[in-house]
Amino acid sequence: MTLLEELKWRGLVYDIINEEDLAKRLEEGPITLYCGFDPTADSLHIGSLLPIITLLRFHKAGHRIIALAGGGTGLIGDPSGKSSERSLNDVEVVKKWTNLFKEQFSKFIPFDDKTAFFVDNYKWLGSMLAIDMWRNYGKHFSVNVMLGKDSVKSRLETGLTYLEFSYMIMQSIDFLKMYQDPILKCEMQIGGQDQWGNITAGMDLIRKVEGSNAKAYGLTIPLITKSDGTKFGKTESGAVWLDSEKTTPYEMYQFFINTADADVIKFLKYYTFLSKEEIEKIEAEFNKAPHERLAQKVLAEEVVTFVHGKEAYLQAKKISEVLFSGDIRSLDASEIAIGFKDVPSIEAKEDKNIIDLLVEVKAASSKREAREFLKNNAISVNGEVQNSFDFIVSKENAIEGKFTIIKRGKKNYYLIKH
Ligand code: 545
Repeated sequence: MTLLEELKWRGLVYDIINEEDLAKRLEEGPITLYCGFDPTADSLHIGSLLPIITLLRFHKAGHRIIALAGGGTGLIGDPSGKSSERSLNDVEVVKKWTNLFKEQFSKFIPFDDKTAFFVDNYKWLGSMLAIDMWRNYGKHFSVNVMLGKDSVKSRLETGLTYLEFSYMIMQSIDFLKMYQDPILKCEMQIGGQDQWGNITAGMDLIRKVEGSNAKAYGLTIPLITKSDGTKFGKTESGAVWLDSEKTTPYEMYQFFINTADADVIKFLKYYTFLSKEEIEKIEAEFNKAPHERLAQKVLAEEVVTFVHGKEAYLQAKKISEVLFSGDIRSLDASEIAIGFKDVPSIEAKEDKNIIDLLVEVKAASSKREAREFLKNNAISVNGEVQNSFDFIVSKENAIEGKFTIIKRGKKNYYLIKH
C-alpha cells in the first residue's frame, strides 16, 4: 500500500489537487510538506493533532515535514470557517503563544533541521514593508478570484475587514517563501478542509512567480464529524486541549473512552499509528462484542499515551477503573483531585456529622432523606458503607488528610475537601 493509498484508507484525504502528479512525485523521492497552526490560544487541541499526526505519517514514510506556527498570520486572523471577524490579540500574547506551540510540537515532532523543521512565519511577515507586500505579492492576486473563495464569499454579508480579507495573501507568501528556500524546498501544503482556499491561493502564487512549470501540491483532510451530529473535540467543560494543565490526561482518556460505537473505528484510523491489519483485527473483535468496548479502550490508550506518555495513560486508566469499582482507598490525593475535579464538592473546615454533611453537599435534600439513604446502605465514605447516623467525617480519616469521598447509590460522587 502506498502512502497515498494508506491515507485514503484512513479517511484522511478530503481532496488532493492534481493527485496523479502527486502520486508520481511521492514515488520519485522525499518531498517536503508543511502544515500551519495559528496561535489563537495558549495550546493546541485535539483537532490540531490530526494534521500533526498526518505530517508524522509522511515523516515515517521518509518525507520531510515542517510545522509552521503563525506568529505572523496569528496577528491577522484567518477568516476561513469563521462566521464573524475575530478580535485581535496583542502582539506580546501571540508571541508567547507561538513559543508555547513550538514547545508542544516538540513533544510529537522530532525536529532535527534535516527531516523535520519548525518555522515561525513572523520571521518574514513580521518585517515586511507594506509597499513590498503589495507590489511583490498583491500584484499577483486578482480581487475577482479572492472574492470567489468560500472564506470571503461567506462573509460578504456578515462582515469582513480588509485585514482578514488579506489573510490568504499572507498564507500564500509562506508557501512561496518555503518553496523558494534552498534548504526547505517545500512543495506541498496540507490542512483541514477549511484551508482549501488558502492552499490553492498559495499554489497559484507559486506558479505566477516561479513559472507555470513550477509544481506544488496540496492535500486537505476532512473535517472530523461524529455520527450524532455534535461537534467533535468538545466536552461539557470545553475543548480537549493537548496541554495537560488545561485538559488532564484523565479527561482526555474519558473523552476517547466515551467515543460512540459508530465513530470509534474511524477515529482509530485517524488518530493511531496502528496498521491496517491491527485495526481490522480490533474491528472484528469489537463487532463481535461491542459492549466490551475494546476499540474505545485501544483508542484511548493509543492517543493518551502518544500525547502524555505511558505513565499518564496508566494513571488515567487506574482512576477510571477505581471510579467504576468504587475502591477509593487505592487512589492517592493527587489522583482524587484529578478524578473528582467535576463532582459536587464542599470545603469542610471542621469535622462534621454525616447527616449534616450529606445535606450540605446536596447528596440529600433533607436530613430525613439523608437518614433514609444511610438506613438503606446507600452511602459509602472513602469506599466503605456507612449506616450510622452518628458517623463523623473527619480530617483524620480523610485520604492523606485532604479528601473524603462520599458515594450515594451506584455512581453519585461528592468530594469533601478538608
Ligand atoms: C497559517 C500560515 C500558513 C499556513 C496555515 C496557517 C494557519 C491556517 C489556520 N489553520 C487552523 C488553525 O487553527 C488554530 C489551531 C490552534 C489552536 O487557520 N490559516 O491554525 C487549523 N489548522 C489545522 C487544520 C485546520 C485549521 O491549524 O488545517 O483545518 C483544523 O483542522 O482550521 O502558511
